[in-house]
Amino acid sequence: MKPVAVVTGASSGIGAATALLLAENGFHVVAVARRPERLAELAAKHNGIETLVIDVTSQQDVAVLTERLSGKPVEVLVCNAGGAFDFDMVIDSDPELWMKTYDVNVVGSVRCIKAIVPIMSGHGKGHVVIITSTAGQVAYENGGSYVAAKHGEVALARTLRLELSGQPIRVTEIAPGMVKTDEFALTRFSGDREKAAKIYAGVAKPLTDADVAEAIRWSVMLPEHFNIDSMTIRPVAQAAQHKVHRVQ
Ligand code: 8X3
Repeated sequence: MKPVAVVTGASSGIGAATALLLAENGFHVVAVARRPERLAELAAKHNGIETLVIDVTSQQDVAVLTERLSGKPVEVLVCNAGGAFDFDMVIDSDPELWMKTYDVNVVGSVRCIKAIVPIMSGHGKGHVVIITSTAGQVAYENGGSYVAAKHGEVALARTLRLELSGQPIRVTEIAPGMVKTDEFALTRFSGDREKAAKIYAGVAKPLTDADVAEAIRWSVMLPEHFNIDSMTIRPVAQAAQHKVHRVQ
């Protein structure tokens, strides 16, 4: 039986690209997301992709994931589900959106880790990949809710690695900088295309979801003793969070 890789947030962007790339590289992929029609489109691209419609913010839904995977050779979990839902100064921000951001990015990952790591332990092998962000390294104006959640996710990766010491389970954090996907900026700006487009204005080549998927594929296909703790990836045009080269 092929090794199983679970990818959350697989309906678009980095998650969808990762699901496809891992399927192309010999994994049986369980692609997890909320939107059935998007998952069906993804599954149509490769017969190594199985889909499961769940919301990582629901403990009941995640229990279905455990049931589906129990006893299977699950070797990889990519905690990718997440996102940003505002771009507001702290003093103007909505506490409910802070909760929502923390729930999907941090607690959603915790739920999936709790569901899958025991299965990996039983299988005697595993790799948890947590997709954080450069927002987990530095703060930026108007980023409060997302910056805080991504710092939380970095802490989760570090804590988990310590706690799994002695078990054959790797823990990797991948922190992408500017990645141009169909939905990230659009969701953050509540569907305002003009505001979303400004994020990437003049940037010659932002990273793509396929670029991030390749970093994930490389990390999980390394020899088993070889653990990438943390990997920061950015486009060349982004020397640092606030230092982006834009062509006018
Ligand atoms: C996305 C990168 O710079 O918008 O995770 O926070 S950034």
